[in-house]
Amino acid sequence: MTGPAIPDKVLEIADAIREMRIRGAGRIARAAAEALMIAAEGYSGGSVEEFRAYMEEVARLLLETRPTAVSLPNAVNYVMNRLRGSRPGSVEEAKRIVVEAAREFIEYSLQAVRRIGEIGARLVRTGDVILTHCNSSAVESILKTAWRQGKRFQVYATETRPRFQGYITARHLAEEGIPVTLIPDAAALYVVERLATKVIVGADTVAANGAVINKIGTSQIALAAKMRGIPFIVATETYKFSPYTVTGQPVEIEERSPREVLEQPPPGVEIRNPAFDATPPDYVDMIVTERGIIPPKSAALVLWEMFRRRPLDSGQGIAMEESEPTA
Ligand code: RI2
Repeated sequence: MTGPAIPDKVLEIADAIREMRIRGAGRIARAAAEALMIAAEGYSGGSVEEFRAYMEEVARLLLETRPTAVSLPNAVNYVMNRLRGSRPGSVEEAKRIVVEAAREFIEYSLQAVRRIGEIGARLVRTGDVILTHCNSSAVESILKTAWRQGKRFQVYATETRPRFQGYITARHLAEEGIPVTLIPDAAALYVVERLATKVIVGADTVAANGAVINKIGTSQIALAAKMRGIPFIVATETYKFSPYTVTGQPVEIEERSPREVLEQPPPGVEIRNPAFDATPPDYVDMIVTERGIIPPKSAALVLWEMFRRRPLDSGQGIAMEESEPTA
């Protein structure tokens, strides 16, 4: 690199996303926006063009951390497109543009999670037994809001091997006073067949056809819910809808290190660690977003409304000409 060095704090955030110390599609998006803000604030000297090149490099660094959750490129593009589409007269003005866009995104994102809580809580009834998988802030928001409204229900949380994010869910719900039972992932069908009245999970990406990409194991729970005939509900902010899938670009499923599964596999044993799977839209009853509840087949309409897309020859595939969020 020829320009100024990327600040340590930004490198730390990128590293934390890669290593999953910062995780959860929404948090990753907010952390990326924050990293862009920190990078802009820490920049000194150079011309506006040099600043642009430097910010593009920071954007690339963040985009390369994890491949699946589209909230990451959507957040990065939300901020960067503001810079790309503006003609600032000075570096200071260019920095301000980045900082304002990043703040806007973070604020929108936090509000969206709260709003999903309010909307999704209407689907929760006293007496419900709700199964969830992995750890989703959007799902937690629904459950905590419903609980605070006085609804009384219980939750089953899967452990979510290999990173055990289900423990985070269980701890957070227990702190709120919500009765929560942790189960091994393999017990999900048992719980759906005998106990659960609904399933609520988060999302990392929603494709244009309404398929939901979420933590590995989600699709088998959806299959179980379909077999049993109980609602399978997805809670997600709209910036997890993927504009790339409109043009048929497949969602890349992250394959993480086998060492997360087993530190020392027996000789001759191969280990694979796909982190996500895709649940077909036919298995999804509804998607709770901050803009309301939609059937999965309406995902394309949400994308159409959100992104006025235009293929840009930016070397990054399709970029958004203008991306929401608008509150
Ligand atoms: P929120 C997580 O991915 C889980 O798959 C979770 O369902 C999804 O992000 C959405 O989480 P990971 O980062 O944005 O743990 O709702 O691999 O918090």
